[in-house]
Amino acid sequence: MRILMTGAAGRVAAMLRPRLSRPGRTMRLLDITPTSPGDREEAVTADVTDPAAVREAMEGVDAVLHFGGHSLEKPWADILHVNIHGTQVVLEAARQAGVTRVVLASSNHAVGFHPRGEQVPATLPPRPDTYYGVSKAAMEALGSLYHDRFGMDVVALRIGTCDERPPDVRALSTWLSPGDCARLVEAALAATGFHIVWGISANTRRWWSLDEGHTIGYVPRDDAERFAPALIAEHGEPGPAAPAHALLGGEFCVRELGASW
Ligand code: 15L
Repeated sequence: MRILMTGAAGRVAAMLRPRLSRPGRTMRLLDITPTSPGDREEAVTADVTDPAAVREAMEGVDAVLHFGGHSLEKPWADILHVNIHGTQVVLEAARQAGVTRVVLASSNHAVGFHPRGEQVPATLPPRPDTYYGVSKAAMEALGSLYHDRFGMDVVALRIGTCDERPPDVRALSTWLSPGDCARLVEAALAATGFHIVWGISANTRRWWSLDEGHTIGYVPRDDAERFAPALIAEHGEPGPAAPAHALLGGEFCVRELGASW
């Protein structure tokens, strides 16, 4: 089995690559930044917005993990080109190559302006907090389109905060551990149909439901709670009215729209 991973030089890909490595599986790493392939990996230096290059990279591929694109807010033109056009390029190249399975790295910022709630379902409609969030809502919509039109199996992961450790108090709710991220991707690679699922660990303080993840067989093992005493001692605990906790997207909702952060 060969999996094409876009955004392979990125932070999340670095956590995923060793965890997704298996005998009998080759990861084809695609990024605009050259990557050094390890065992059972091959590298392609290409731009996700270049249809011919992505189509070529799709040869002999069984599934796609689309993690490429900007991962934070940028000016509209950049978001439109790299994140929205780039996602269409990847899905269309997959379709043309007969690749029927695609996993999309969406984000909680597609729905960041929704107020915080308990166990919010992943069916929550888009309510983006940034142009970046708009691009993730568009990514989910494109995935839905390619599923309905062409029967492709597409899972969009509304990822929270994927990091080795939760970086702040908000992430006690939104953390996705690297191990759980790999477990989520494995479940998504085996799923059929179209799904949007939250990308979080089994955090005691989570705001988002794991039900849709369970539906595709995702069973998280980690919980950010073990980091809570140290994080709260260091940063204090934001009240429910603070932007970081009142709205799902946290600080993204109040930072300047269209600026490069
Ligand atoms: C995201 O979508 C970003 O890519 C990441 O850097 C984090 O900011 C994350 O959301 C988050 O909400 O913590």
